[in-house]
Amino acid sequence: MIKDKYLVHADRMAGQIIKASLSHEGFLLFVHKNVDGDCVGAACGMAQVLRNAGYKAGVAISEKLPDSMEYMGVDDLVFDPMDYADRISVSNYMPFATDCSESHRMGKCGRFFECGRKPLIIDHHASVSLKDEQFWIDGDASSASELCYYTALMLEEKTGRKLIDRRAAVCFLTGIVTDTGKFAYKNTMPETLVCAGELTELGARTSDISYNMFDRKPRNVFDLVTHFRSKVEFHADGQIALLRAYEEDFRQFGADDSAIDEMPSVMRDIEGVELSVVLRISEGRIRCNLRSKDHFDCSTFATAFGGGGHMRASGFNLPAEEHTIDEVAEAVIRKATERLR
Ligand SMILES: [Mn+2]
Repeated sequence: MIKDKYLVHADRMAGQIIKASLSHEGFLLFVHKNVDGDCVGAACGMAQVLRNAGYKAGVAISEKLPDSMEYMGVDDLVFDPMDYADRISVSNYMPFATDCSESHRMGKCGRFFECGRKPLIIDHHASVSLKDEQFWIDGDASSASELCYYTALMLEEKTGRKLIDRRAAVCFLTGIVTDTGKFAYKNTMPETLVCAGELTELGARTSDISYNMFDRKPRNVFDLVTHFRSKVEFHADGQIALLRAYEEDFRQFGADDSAIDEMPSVMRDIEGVELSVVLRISEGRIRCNLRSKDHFDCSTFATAFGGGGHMRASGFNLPAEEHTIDEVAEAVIRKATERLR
């Protein structure tokens, strides 16, 4: 049921991991900034598996993990490389990116990824087309976590050891549940469900993950989302739903910009809407998230603004000193309307 093509690549990646372990002190895993369940799940699950295989491994993350991820219990796998900058720059680690492949997507951690050694990469962002023995990038996969799970399975086969424990299973399933929208999106394939079943047998629970990653929210976030729902605008005969989330709104409710992470999909789900657009300020940048329902190619659209992502979900960032939310909104509405005609 698991596709042969996945197992072939997973086997190759497991081989590359073993090869890298012979000439490196350990593995340093990298994720994209504005972390989500998939990048954290893939990297932490993989770090746990690598530790179980007897290798040193850690996940470089320079931001605080959201409270919603507390149930993963991964604090001892994650560290901020900025705190160890001198020691890390001299150590001989193997860089290993999951759910992203380019240093400019990694925020402050990017410079540690650019350490002069060719990295290992496991990613499912179709906008990247890097090819190498050490890379596995497949835009058809549900999540980076699913690909990491296959790689871990093959590593078990090669080492003859049980490596995927309950914590690794929780991490991988978190990534799958997150990126498939609780198994509701089109990227949910038969093998995705097989993986999820196997990870459940290892002790991970979809109910815990769904609640923590999607449903739970503090009261102020609920109030903020209620406020923003009334601010959604419609353009192009209702095909575009767009939200301008100004900094003042977040201040008023004492919430940060991640409080509206659900809005892109909530707006996309409205009948007649093909494209949803959410604009907000995040760390001095205007952040734009795009989601489409059926045919609008979000990946190509975001690339034109210097971003990237998937066909149905993508995004880009622009410096807030050079642009305003309203300017970006007008540009996005104009270009998207042309494409939707
Ligand atoms: Mn992902």
